[in-house]
Amino acid sequence: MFGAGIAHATPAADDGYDGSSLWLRYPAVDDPRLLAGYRASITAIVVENADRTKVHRHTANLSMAPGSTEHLVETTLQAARDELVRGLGGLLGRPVPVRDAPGGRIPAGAVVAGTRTGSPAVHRSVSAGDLAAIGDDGYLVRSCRAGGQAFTVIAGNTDLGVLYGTFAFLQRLQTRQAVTHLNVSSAPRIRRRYLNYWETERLYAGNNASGTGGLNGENGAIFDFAATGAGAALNLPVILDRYLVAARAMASVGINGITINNVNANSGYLTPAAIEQEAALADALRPYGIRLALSINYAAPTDARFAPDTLTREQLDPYGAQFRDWWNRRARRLQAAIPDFIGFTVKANSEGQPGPQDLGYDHGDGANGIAAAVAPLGMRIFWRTFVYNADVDRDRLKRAYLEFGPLDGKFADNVFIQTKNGPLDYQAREPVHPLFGRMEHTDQALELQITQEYTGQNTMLCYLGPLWEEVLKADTYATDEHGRLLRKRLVGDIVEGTTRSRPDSAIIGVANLGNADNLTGHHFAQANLFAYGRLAWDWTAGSRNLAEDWVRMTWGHHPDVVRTIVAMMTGSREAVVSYQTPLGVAHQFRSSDHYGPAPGERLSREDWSPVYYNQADSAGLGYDRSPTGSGFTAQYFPILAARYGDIDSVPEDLLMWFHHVPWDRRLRGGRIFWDELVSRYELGVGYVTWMRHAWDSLEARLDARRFAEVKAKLAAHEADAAGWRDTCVGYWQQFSGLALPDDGPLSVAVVVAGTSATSRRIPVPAGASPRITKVVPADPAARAEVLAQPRSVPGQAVVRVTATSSFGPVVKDHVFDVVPTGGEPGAPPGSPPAAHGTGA
Ligand code: GCV
Repeated sequence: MFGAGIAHATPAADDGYDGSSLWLRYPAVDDPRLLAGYRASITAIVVENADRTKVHRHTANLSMAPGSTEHLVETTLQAARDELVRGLGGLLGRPVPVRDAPGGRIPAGAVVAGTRTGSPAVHRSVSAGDLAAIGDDGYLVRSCRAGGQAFTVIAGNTDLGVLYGTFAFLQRLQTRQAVTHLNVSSAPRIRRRYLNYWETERLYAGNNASGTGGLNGENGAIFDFAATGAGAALNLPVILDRYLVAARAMASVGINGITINNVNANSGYLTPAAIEQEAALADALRPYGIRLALSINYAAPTDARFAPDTLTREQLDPYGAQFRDWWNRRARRLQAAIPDFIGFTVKANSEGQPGPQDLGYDHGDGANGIAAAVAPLGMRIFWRTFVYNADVDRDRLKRAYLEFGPLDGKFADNVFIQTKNGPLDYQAREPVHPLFGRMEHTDQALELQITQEYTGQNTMLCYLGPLWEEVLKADTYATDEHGRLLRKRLVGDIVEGTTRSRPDSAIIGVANLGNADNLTGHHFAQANLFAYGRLAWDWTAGSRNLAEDWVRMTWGHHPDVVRTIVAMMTGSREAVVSYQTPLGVAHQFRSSDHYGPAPGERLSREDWSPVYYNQADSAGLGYDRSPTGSGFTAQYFPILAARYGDIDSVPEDLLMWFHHVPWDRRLRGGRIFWDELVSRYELGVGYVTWMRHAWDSLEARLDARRFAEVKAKLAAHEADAAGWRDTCVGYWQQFSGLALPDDGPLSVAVVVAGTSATSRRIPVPAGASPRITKVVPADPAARAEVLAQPRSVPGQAVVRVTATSSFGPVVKDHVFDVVPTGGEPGAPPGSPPAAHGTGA
C-alpha cells in the first residue's frame, strides 16, 4: 500500500512531543505520491477581505501571555486564513503563500475561502442557490475551474461557516483524502453544540501527576481566573496559548458555546471583576465562534458579595419582581461586556444546590422566573433535570421523570431542559433517560459526559464514541397522542428537534479540558472531545469512522497504527462496561472518587450506596424495576416498557437495570447468570491486556514520549481493571455461594504429570516432571500457548489464552504454581481470584 523507503515512524525530533496540539498538529504528509498530488493541487491561499469584519472586542489591550506561540485574531476569516497557512504549510512541508485575486483572477491551485458577500472570488464561483441549504453554520467545499485554472472554494453563508469549512478541508488532508473533484456540503443537525465545564470538579486533566492540577498556583482548570504565586500574573484577562489551542480544536469540530464554570456554581463568576475576566476570554474565543455562558446558583441574589444589591431568602420568589429584576440586572451587566453571552445553566434542588422548591415552587416556576428576566436580552436558560429528591420515590431512577414529566408545556420559550443520557449518572452503559420523547412541548438538550468520571478518569483508555452513538441512535419508540409510533423517534431525532418540529436544539458535553500539557490528561481522552464535537455536528456519524479520523490526525497513518489503535478504541468502552458494570449492575463505585469498586459500600444516603443499586442477596443480583418491582419501566413508551419490564425480553446488557436476577437463571447463550457474570468481568480485563500488548507492538511507529505515557497508563489500567473483577466477583460470590466457572472464554485446563488441572496450584508427586504436557482452552475457538515452563518443583508455568469476545480480542496469562503433592494444599476450585488465574 505504501511505497518502499517511506518513513512511517515519527521522526526522532518529535520524540518529546507532548500532545499539546491535540488533533491540529499538521505533520508533513509522508507519502511522496500523495504529497506531490496535494502540492500540485494547492499552491496558494486566498481569503479576501479577511480583516474587514472585526468581531466585538470588549477588552482594551487584550494580550497574550509573554512568550506565547499562538496569537490573537480579530476576525473569523483571519482565524480561517491562519489555520490554512499553518495547516497547509505543515501538511505540505513548505509554506503556502497567501495571495490576492487581482482583477478577479484566481491563481491556479488556490484555496479560496470566504462568503459571497465578503469575497468577489467566492461570489463568482458559488451561487446563492448553492448556499441556500446550508444555513448559518454550514459550508461548501468545491473544486472549481475558471479561465483554465483549477482551484478550491470553501464557502459559507457566514464567516463562521467558512471557518468550519476550512477545518473540514484541512481534515481531508489530515485523513489523506482526495482534494480534487470535491463537491462537499455540510450543515450541523443540532444548532447549539456546547460544552459545560466544571472547572476543578471531576477534573482529570490538571497539570500534576494525579490530573487534578495545582502546579504553579494554578488549580488545574484550563482557564485561569484566580491562580496564585507564579501563576497569578497569567490570570485572565491575559490569554494563554492553551485557550487558543482549545478554541481552534473546538471550532474544528463545530463546538459553538461553553458554560465555563461548575454547575455547583460559585456566584463569584457574576461579580464585576470576574465579568471583566470572562469578557476577555469571550473576546479571545469569539473569532472561533465560541460563545460563553455561566452556571448560576439559584440563590445568588442572597450572596453578600453583591451587597448592597442583595435579596433575602424570601425574595427568591420566581414570580417576584425583585427576583426577576435582580437577574435582569446581572444579565445586562454580562451582556454589556459580552454581547453574545448565551445565558445560564442551572442546577437547582439537586445535590444540595438551592432552587425554587425551597420556597414551595416547582422547577417550571424557577426556570421561567429566570427565563423571564433574561428573555428581553435574547438569552437562554438551560435547566438541568438531574434531580433525585428522595421524597419523590424510593427508586432514584424514577424521580426526574416524576418531577419534570408533568411540567411539559409549562416552560418558557427560552428554556431548555437539559437531561443526561441515562436516568442515573453517566455510567458506562445506561438505558436512555425516559424523559426523551416525553417532553413534547419542551426544548430538550441532551447532556453527555466527556470527562470520564465513571469511565476510567485519566487512567483508563475508554473511547466514548460507541456509548454516544448507542445513545443517539437509541429508539425511544415514542408514540403520538393516539398511540401511533412516531416516524422520527431516535434520541438523536428528538435532540435535533425533528421529532416534533421543535424550533431550537442543543447538545451539551461536560468537557474534559485542563491545564495538562495535552489538555485532557490521558492522550486518548482527546479522542472523546473530538468525537463529541463531530457527533454534535452530525449525530448519525459512525463512532468507528470518527475514531479512524482522530487516529490519523493524532497518531499517524501507517496501516498498523491505524488498524491497531482504531481496534483498541472501538472495543474499549465495552471492556469498561464488562469489568465495571456487566449485565447492567450499575454504580458500584467507591464514593470517595468514583474510580474504583466498592460493591459493599453503604452510605448515609441509600441512593449513593452501591448496595442500593446491586441489591445483592442469596437469591440474586440487580434492582427490580419491573411492574412488580419499582415500576420504573412504566415511564418508557409502551414497546420499551414491555420489553424492559419482562426479564425474558429485556436486552441482557441491561438486565440488572430492571431485574433482580436469580443466580442460576439460564441466559440466552445457555449459561447460568452467575457463570456469565463472572465471564464478563474476565472478558473486560482480557481486553485491556490485549490493548496493552497491541500498544506495545506499535512502539517503533510512535513518538517516544506519548508512547511511554500511554504505555504507563495501560499498565495501571490493566491492574485496576483486574481490581474491579476481583473485588466485585469476590463480593458477589459471598451471596451466590457458587464456584467460579472453569468454562469461561478465557479458562484453560493444563495437564501436568498425567493429571488435568484448572486451579492455580498444581500438586505434582515427587520425582514426576513438572512440565505442562497439554493445554486445553475451555473455548474451542480460543488459542492457548505455554509461555513459560517450570524448571522444577516448586516452580511456575505461564499459559496465555487468546480468544475473541463480542467486542474484540481478549488475552489472559494464567500463572500456575507447581507444588509438591502433600505441600501447601491447592486452592479449591472456585476461590477468587487466584483460581481464576492471575495476570502475569
Ligand atoms: C457537578 C455527578 C457528579 C457530580 C456532578 C453531578 C451533576 O453526581 O459526581 O460531580 O456535579 O453529577 O451532574 O450535577
